[in-house]
Amino acid sequence: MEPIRVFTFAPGWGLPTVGPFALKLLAWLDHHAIPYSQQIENRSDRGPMGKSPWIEQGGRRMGDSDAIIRHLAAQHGLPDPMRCDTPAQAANLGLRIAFEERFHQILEWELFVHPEGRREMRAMICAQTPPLVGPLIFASMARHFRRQLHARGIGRMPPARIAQEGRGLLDALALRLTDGGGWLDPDGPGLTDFAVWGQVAQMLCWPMQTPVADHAKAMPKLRAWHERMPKLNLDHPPSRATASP
Ligand SMILES: N[C@@H](CCC(=O)N[C@@H](CS)C(=O)NCC(=O)O)C(=O)O
Repeated sequence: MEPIRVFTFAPGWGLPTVGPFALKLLAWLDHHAIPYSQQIENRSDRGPMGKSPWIEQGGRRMGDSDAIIRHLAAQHGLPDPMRCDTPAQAANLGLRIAFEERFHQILEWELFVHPEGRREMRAMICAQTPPLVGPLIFASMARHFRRQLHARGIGRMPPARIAQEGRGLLDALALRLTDGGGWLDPDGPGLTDFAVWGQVAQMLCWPMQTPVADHAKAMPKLRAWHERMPKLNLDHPPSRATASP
């Protein structure tokens, strides 16, 4: 089988990447012991869909974490992880969409609009880019995300309402997590665990104080689930790569 190269944002906050959808993909690959090499590429516009992550395999490039996972599952003879034939699978589909669509916007808001998030992101981007260029890249990214969040509607909401919604989604998630272990997926950690975890892991790990992340850090059930999450395979240190044109 052709080797798989997974293009992700750089590691950060003790995580192998700061990209939520890439975290999901790496966790799923590791869980199924599918070998890959992680390539660091901070420019999502170099991917086939202009979004991070993406893969390259045998000259073929593919974007969108769900499409990649479905494709690789078929390639490795695994059942379709997105199948939706039971009420439990339907509930998990709803949970994934709530976190990958709505919660993801709240995450972006805390990173690029909240002053504490902006400060940290600016420092992180400046540390990864040549001097003088970093502040310009950060300003351009922050403008891009502000516009996107405004267009989606969430950027027009008062900060207190955004925080309330984010906390509410985490509280709803906690109702699905049991105290004594257990997973969102009925047969052990699976796509729903990895997808939702990808969206909340940064908030649990980042150092800055933002309203929704502070709430997440104060939730023992959420922290315990995060600690139980299979450790990502860090045997293959990520290499910095330039994506194919
Ligand atoms: N549905 C896509 C979403 C990927 C996505 O939104 N990635 C974000 C990073 S976490 C991105 O590339 N954002 C850049 C942008 O929106 O311009 C997937 O599952 O891979």
